[in-house]
Order: sequence, then C-alpha cells, then structure tokens
Amino acid sequence: MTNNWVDIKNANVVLIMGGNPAEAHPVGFKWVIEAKIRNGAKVIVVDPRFNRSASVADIYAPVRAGSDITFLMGMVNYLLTHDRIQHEYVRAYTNASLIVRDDYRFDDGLFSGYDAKTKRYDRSSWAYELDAQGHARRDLSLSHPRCVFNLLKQHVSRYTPDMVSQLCGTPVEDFLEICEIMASTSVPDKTATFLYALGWTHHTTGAQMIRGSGMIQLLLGNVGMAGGGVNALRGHSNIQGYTDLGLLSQRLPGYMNLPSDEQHDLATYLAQTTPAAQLPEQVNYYQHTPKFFVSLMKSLYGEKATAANDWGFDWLPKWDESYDVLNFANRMYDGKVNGYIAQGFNPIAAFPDKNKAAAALAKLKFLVIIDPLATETSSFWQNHGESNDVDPAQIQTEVFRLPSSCFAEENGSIVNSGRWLQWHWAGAAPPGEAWHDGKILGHLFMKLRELYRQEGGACPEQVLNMAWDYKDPYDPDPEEVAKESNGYALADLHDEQGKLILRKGQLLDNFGQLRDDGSTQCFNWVFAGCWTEAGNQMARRDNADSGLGCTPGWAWAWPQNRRILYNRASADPQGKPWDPKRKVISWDGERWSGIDVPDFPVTVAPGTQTSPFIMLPEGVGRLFSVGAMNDGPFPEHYEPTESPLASNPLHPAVSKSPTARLYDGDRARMGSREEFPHVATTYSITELFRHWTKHSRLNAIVQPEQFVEIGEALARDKGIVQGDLVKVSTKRGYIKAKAVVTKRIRRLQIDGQPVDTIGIPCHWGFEGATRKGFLANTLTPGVGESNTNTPEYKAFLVSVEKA
Ligand SMILES: Nc1nc2c(c(=O)[nH]1)N[C@H]1C(S)=C(S)[C@@H](COP(=O)(O)OP(=O)(O)OC[C@H]3O[C@@H](n4cnc5c(=O)[nH]c(N)nc54)[C@H](O)[C@@H]3O)O[C@H]1N2
Ligand SMILES: Nc1nc2c(c(=O)[nH]1)N[C@H]1C(S)=C(S)[C@@H](COP(=O)(O)OP(=O)(O)OC[C@H]3O[C@@H](n4cnc5c(=O)[nH]c(N)nc54)[C@H](O)[C@@H]3O)O[C@H]1N2
Ligand SMILES: [Mo]
Repeated sequence: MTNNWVDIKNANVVLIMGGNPAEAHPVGFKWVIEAKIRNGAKVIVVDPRFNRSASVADIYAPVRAGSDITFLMGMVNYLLTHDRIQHEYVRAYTNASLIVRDDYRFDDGLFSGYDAKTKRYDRSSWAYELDAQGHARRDLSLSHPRCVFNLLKQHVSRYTPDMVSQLCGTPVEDFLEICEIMASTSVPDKTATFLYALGWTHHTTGAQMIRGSGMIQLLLGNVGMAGGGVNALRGHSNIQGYTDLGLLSQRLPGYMNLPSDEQHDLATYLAQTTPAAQLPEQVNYYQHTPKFFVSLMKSLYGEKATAANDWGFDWLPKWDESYDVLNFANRMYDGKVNGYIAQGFNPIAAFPDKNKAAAALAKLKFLVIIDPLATETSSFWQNHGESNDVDPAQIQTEVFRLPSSCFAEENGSIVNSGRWLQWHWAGAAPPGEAWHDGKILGHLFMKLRELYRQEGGACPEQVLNMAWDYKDPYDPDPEEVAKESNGYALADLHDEQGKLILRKGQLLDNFGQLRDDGSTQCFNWVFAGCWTEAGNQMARRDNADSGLGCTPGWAWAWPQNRRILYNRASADPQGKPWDPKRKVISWDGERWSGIDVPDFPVTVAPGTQTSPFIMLPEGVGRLFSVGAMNDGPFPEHYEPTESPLASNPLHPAVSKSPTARLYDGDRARMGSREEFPHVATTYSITELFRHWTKHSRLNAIVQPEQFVEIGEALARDKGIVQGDLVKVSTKRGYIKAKAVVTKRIRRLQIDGQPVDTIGIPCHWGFEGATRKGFLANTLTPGVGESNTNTPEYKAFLVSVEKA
C-alpha cells in the first residue's frame, strides 16, 4: 500500500477492482465502511462477480476476467478527452512533460524493440531524449508531440467506451458513470483510493493493470494524498514482510536486486544499480544504494566481509533466471531437482496445474515439509481416488515431515499491507514435537555447516563465512533477528561536523546512518529504525491520533515510520497542502512537517527541480515507464493465454501477451475456445483461509463442501440446478463439485458473443476436516506474468457438465 488501512476512511471514492476485501480482508474492510459513513464516500466494485464487497457498494459493474487494462485505459482516455485531470500536479509531479526518444513506437500491438525469437523487448527506445548533461528534455507546455502526455493521449485513444464494453462486457452507462465519479476527484480537495489484490496480479498482464491504476491516480493528483494512493491488499499475514525481506529469487532484502550473472564484480553491480539523477538538482534517494548494500553484506558475512574482498560479493548467488513457482515446478518435472523444502507452503495445492505439480514432486529424491498440519503436499504420494489418482508404488520420493509451530505460538513481527511492523507475543507453546521455524532452520544450518567443514564440496565459503553469531546458534531468538534487521554501528559513528551520533555496538536509529565503508551492518535497510536503543518500536501501542487517523505511536511503519508514501506530493510545488482539510505535510519556510513523517529531506526547500518522487531518478511519477517493465512503457490489453475470443480486436495479429512466459510443455496443456467455451476464475471465501483452516472443525462446519458458482443463464442451458454435482474441465484435468446457481454472475456480451463465467473458490482438497474434495488448481494454467511470472490463476477456459 502507498497509504494504509486506516487512511481509507479519508477517501471520497473507493474503487475496489481486482480484490474483494469484504471477504478476504474483513477486518480492514471496516475502513471502507467508515469512509462511507463519515465522508459519504462512494464505493465502487468492478468484478466478474457481484461479490460480498459489491453487496455493500454504491455501484457495481461487471467486467470479464482478464480484461481490466481495457477498462483502466478507457478511464485514462475519458479523463484526458474530458480534461478531468489535476493539471498542476500532472505538470509538476509526473513525467507528462518529459520527451521520449524518437525511435519509440507502438504499432499493431507491439512496442519498438521486440524480438520474436526470445519473446523479449530491447527497451532502449523506451527512454527520454537526453540533453548534453544527460538530463531528460522537458516541455512544460505539454505541446511537444513526443512528450509523454501526447504519446499517452495517442496510445489510449483506441480505448473508447464502446471498446471497453466490447472487450470487458461492462455496459457503457456503468463505465461512464464510474469514470465520472473518479473524475470528480481530479480537484485538489477530493481523493479516490484504489484497492486491488489478486484479481489483478493473477493475469499475464497483471503488473500493467496495477500500473494502470497508478497512472489514473497520478492524473487525478491522488498519489501522496490522504485518502488516495494505490493500495495492494496483501495476502498471508506477513506476505508484505516476505517481499520486504527479499525472499523472491531475484531480490535481496530491501528491494535491492540480486547481482545478475553478468554483474561479475561489486563495482559493476553498484554502478548498474545506483541510478543518477535525470533532472537537474533533483533529490535522488537511491544514490545511497552502496550504503544499503555494503551494510547488508556486513550483516551476512560479519568480519569476513572486508573492503579487500568486495565485502564478500563473490559469495552471493548470481541471478540467472527467475526461480518462481512455475520455473521450479518445471525443473522438478524435467527431473532437474533432487530435493525440495516446503516450509509453510503447500505447493501441490498452490501451484497451477496440479497434475503436473504432482508428477513433478514424484520426480524428487526427497521432499521436506515444515508445517504444523498434514498438507496435500505431504500426502501427494497417496491415492485419494479421482482427486489424486496416483500409484504410490511408482513414487520413490522420500517425504520428511518436520512439525513446526504456528505463528500464534511464537514472538515476532508481522508486516501488514500498510507496511506496519507489529510485534506479537506467543499465545501458547507449540504442542507435542513441534519446533519453532527458527529452531528448525538453526539446526539445519548448523548441520550443513558441519558437513561443509568436514567434506568441503562446491562453494563451501558461502556457508562457512556466513555470520551466525546468535546466543544459541541452534535456536536464534526472534528478538536477536529483529535487531539484526534493524542494524548496528560497527564503529563509533560521527556526523559531518564530527559529533558522535552512535557508539560502536549501538542499534541504528534510521537508514540515514548507514555507511558504505563497513562501519555499519543492517540486514534490511527499509527496516532500520524498527528496534533502536529506545527499544522495540514495533511493540508500541499508543493509539493517539496526530490527525486524519494517523497514529505514529502505534507499531512502526517502514520506511522511517512514514504512514503515507510520497507525502511530499500532498502539497503543491510551493509546499502548501493541495487540500487544507487533508494536510499531511507542508513547508513552513524552514522545514517540512505535519501529521506524518515527511518523505522529503526536511530542510530542502520547495523548488521547481525538487520533485516529490525521490526514489525515481527523474523525481516525477511515471505515466510512461522507462526501463522498469518487460512488456511495455504503457499498459496494453492482451487476451489471457486461454481466451474465449478468436482474436483481440485491438490487434488481431498480437492477441495475447507477446512477453508472457510459457514453457513448451505447458503450451501443449492449453485448451481451445471450441472445446472449453467458458471463462473461469478462482478466488477465496471468508470462512476458509487458503488450504489450512479447513483443518479446523468450526471452519469446516460453516463451509463443509466444495462448490462452484454458475450463472443462471448457463445453468439453464446446461440443465443444471442448485446442488447438482457438476464436472468442470480444462485441458489439464477436471474437478467435481456442487453447483451454486446464482444471479451474481452475469452472462456478458463480449465482442458480439455471449460469454459465461464460472466461479471457483479454491480451498478444498484431500486433507482436512471438511468433506474431501478436489484441488481447484487441477484446472489452472501454467503461464507466467511478463514481469513477475505469477501464474494466470484468474482467467482460463473450462467446460462444464452435470456429473
Ligand atoms: N478468508 C480469507 N481471507 C484471505 C485469504 C483466504 O484464503 N481466505 N487469502 C489471503 C491471501 S493469501 C490473499 S493473496 C488475499 C487475496 O485477496 P483478494 O485478491 O481480494 O481475493 P480473491 O478472492 O483471490 O480475489 C478477489 C476478487 O478478484 C475477482 N477477480 C477475478 N478475476 C478478476 C479480473 O480479471 N478482474 C477483476 N477486476 N476482478 C477479478 C474475484 O471475483 C474476487 O472477487 O486474501 C487473503 N485473505
Ligand atoms: N487457483 C489459485 N491458486 C492460488 C491462488 C488463487 O487465488 N487461485 N492464490 C495464490 C496465493 S495469493 C497464495 S499466497 C498461495 C498460497 O499458497 P500456500 O502458502 O501454499 O497456502 P496455505 O494453505 O496458506 O499454506 C501455508 C501453510 O503454512 C502452514 N503454516 C501456518 N503457520 C505456520 C508457521 O508458523 N510455520 C510454518 N512452517 N508453517 C505454517 C499452514 O499450515 C499451511 O499448510 O496460493 C496461490 N495459489
Ligand atoms: Mo496470497
């Protein structure tokens, strides 16, 4: 989230699209209701289903699963053609005025630089035209034909209301009404917030859907404002922490990139990851990257990391490709993986294409499950009839189950969607033989290190040189680990005037104290400040409101306890709040201050070149993305990999995402619209959490049995009535479940043909206290989003019949 849960109450408009918070975030959803009650906010839901969020919304509009870019670019087109944008904000705070290179093109569905062989773009033309000093050229009058503003106008001109209706199935009147309500927030004293989650991320074009909402918010002047922003509703209670800590395969903690295969030395890596300012006098925060990185290396390798050995740079793994779930399932399937450790993860239930996943697990030599429960993955080798029809005699994988505790049985911090690190305390001791995860990992690490020490082997340095100086190395304490994330001074630290700011061994106060000379260590620079000499900031529980529901004494938010990101943009270029009633920070002639921690150097005065987005080298929000996206500088609608249309009417020759990752083996597992005519989408329900609360009897009582949702029109055509057992099939397999026949899913007219949607909640399986069922992911396709490789769980083709 750019903002936070409580701040939703400040919005005038709440647009929920690609998420269903009433169902999946029922506690946080109360702030949507607060916005309605206190502010008279309009709540809008755009979803393939009239879901539980829609049931309390002011406006609901249907959309075909996987078509949201059309809707969003249609909205951009509306805002531009009706001149409903926040002009001053757009001119000063976005890259609308920056001029793009003259070899940039978009023709017939492809941006310039496409290589059909590698399915990759050479992105060099998606860049600004530079002057002799290396700064981007700019036309603040927005009249240059190649300034971002005019390129954007041209790009979205195809997304007319009729095109939106044709591709999304949304009635034109509904679309226009929603555009008009959103446009009402283009004035400085109104804001809209976007709430989204998996309904956007689970598509081959998912990242561009999210970008689309960011572009709309920039045009409306809603980024940095209270009640504004782009707000991702995160998943598992600590999934935000997971991303912060860099657990994605290509990342390091604090959103730094793992060095790539080509970045052979520290100097090359740092030169390529530390951006130079692209506008004159621009504040550029990422110039500090070397301090973040060297402090991380000191945290990883301690005294072994020295200037002479590039702080242990060679010991870091180098990134060659994305080791995401699709890649890993494929590697296992191809017999390239010996062992797999699933800790707090149920891959056979969570991966797409379960039948392939099961075959992949069967090729492992060993599989380790670290989990408090018996998961489908731990029993993947057992025959469970139709839902897992395998022959145990043919499966040689040795499965080890290490019973772990559950989060409620340990101390630790959890990062919520609003980036708040909240400390929690164990409610009970783990039962039976269960160990804390840290203790299991500590034991594994110590044993591995012993083996490396005794036997050598490939690259022993990485394990032998790792700093592991916990009081009990077999069972690191959560408090020690949290302090390590915050970081320490490794020598007395002085400021520029020579004044002592920290003594050797003291905890850091903030990431401004980090050094690139080895005198600080910090595992995760964005967490610096969470546990200082003043104590555990995450354990604070002071609910005092500094204004607009901001509670700086409650827990601790990264970065620097800031509650609204980009809050410099809540004030105009002179530093005056756009909306006096919604003042977040302002310039008082000497300093920036306000209800929140300013995200701008507090003594740097407003000026034309000091733009608010200091984490970008150009300092302005990107309507045109330079160099960050794999699939285009502007969002473009491509059909899902399995699409109900013969072709994409926008550009029939390039119907589907040209950059989505699809392995050859998976291509053969894709179905056709002739054989599988209906669109399916998968989702969650309140009563069950993923695949684990089905083990709890109370949850099992309220949702005892697997079901799928089918609209009345299709049910009538197929002779299906409420409660019938139906079989839903894709090219990859089938499930059987009870039919819920509902008005809440409409038949849509798409490109002149009727399209029906089938809703598939995904919680049941062959373990647990509910009735046994099928894994919903038996149906889903193994194709990855162009930037993140997230599978396309939310739009694929099925057929349905009475079982
Ligand atoms: N009770 C409960 N709460 C949970 C979870 C749970 O399993 N149970 N899971 C947690 C986790 S891990 C996560 S990641 C979050 C997920 O939170 P959400 O993303 O909110 O949950 P989903 O139900 O997966 O999907 C949200 C909505 O997206 C819609 N949708 C599907 N396809 C599209 C599309 O193409 N366009 C649009 N606009 N909408 C679409 C679905 O109909 C659904 O209403 O929830 C978390 N909270
Ligand atoms: N078709 C389809 N597929 C999806 C999705 C979808 O919407 N549709 N959503 C995707 C998303 S967003 C997600 S997040 C994944 C979820 O995929 P998983 O993360 O595999 O799902 P969970 O069932 O939550 O599994 C988590 C496991 O962690 C265990 N656990 C709980 N607490 C602890 C603990 O403290 N320590 C340890 N070691 N284990 C613990 C639980 O018992 C459970 O078995 O599924 C993805 N797959
Ligand atoms: Mo998730």
